[in-house]
Amino acid sequence: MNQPQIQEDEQKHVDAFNARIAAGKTIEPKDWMPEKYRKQLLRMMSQHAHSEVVGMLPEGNWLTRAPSLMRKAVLLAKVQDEAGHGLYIYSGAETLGTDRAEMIDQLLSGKAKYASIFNYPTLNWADMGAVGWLVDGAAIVNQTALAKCSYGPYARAMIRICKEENFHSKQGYQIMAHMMSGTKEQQEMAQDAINRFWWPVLMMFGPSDADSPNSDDLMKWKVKLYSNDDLRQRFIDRTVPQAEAIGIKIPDDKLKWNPTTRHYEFGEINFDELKSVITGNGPCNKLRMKQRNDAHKNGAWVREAAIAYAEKRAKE
Ligand code: FAQ
Repeated sequence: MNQPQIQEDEQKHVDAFNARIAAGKTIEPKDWMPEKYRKQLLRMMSQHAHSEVVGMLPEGNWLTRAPSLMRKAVLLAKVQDEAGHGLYIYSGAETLGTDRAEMIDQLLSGKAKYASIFNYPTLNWADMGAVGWLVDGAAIVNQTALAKCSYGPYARAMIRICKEENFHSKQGYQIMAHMMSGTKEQQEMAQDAINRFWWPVLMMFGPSDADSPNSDDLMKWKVKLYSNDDLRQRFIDRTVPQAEAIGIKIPDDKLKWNPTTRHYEFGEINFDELKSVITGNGPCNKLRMKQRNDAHKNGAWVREAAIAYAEKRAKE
């Protein structure tokens, strides 16, 4: 094929891809897609899957110390759900042509990112309420939008994940509401958890729109339907009344309802802290990477056994 013919064919692919996006149709694994679209999705989906997996660690920390059998069973189920979310998203990401083992290597070597929030410690039981209510609550706001994104496998994975995250958020809120109706000491513990988690949770939505290098492409391709700042605002607007309902104070002196815009105004986010955490300098980055690497090493025999079993079944 000569060069002009190749260019003409390529342009036809680009036009068909853009037309699908403009019409709100999904892109499926076997459809033609621009290389940059594939790469951006792989980056985002693999980071997301890593976040679900690393995200099990701060809550896993409390499985052996939950205050009752009921609380332990609920937390265990939640942590297992997060493992499932990781698996769906890794499977979705594999449809873009990269093997799961390679993505996991990138996580374990420190090359790939995962959500900043999981680099903060969980110091007391109320933190389980804060993580469920706020972290899963933030995840829902972000993921409800992703459930309508342009890449079919990612959007479909999000539908089930969002349903489960809703339960997670409610169980976290219930822990907080319960503690806020308890003793003064329990109320202080709940407030302390929110004081520590509020700002890092707002950072989960990413840098401000002006400093978000990936947003232009992702929004043009309808992977992101809303910007980082829009989703952050949506999260604040829905969370502040929930806090008020149980007597929790949001640790932001500038927080104020604006009846004209019908949104809350809020104080300045320390994006230098976000930068520092995502470049490896958060309070628990080193611990999280060690825990994941140890778990991977200790699980080698399980992977070997699964491969041996699959080979035996194939021979039979
Ligand atoms: N943490 O240009 P942008 C959960 C990076 S799931 C770490 O704005 P983008 C469930 C970003 O990657 C939570 N890195 O990037 C659960 C980029 O770096 P790169 C995970 C961050 O992609 C609950 C650079 O900064 N959810 O919580 C963060 O357009 C409880 C520039 O940023 C998802 O992953 C951050 N917070 O927007 C599990 C959702 N923010 O890659 C267990 C899918 C930014 O160029 C327990 N992802 N960066 O080197 C997204 O929606 C987007 O990727 C954003 C970032 C919004 C996170």
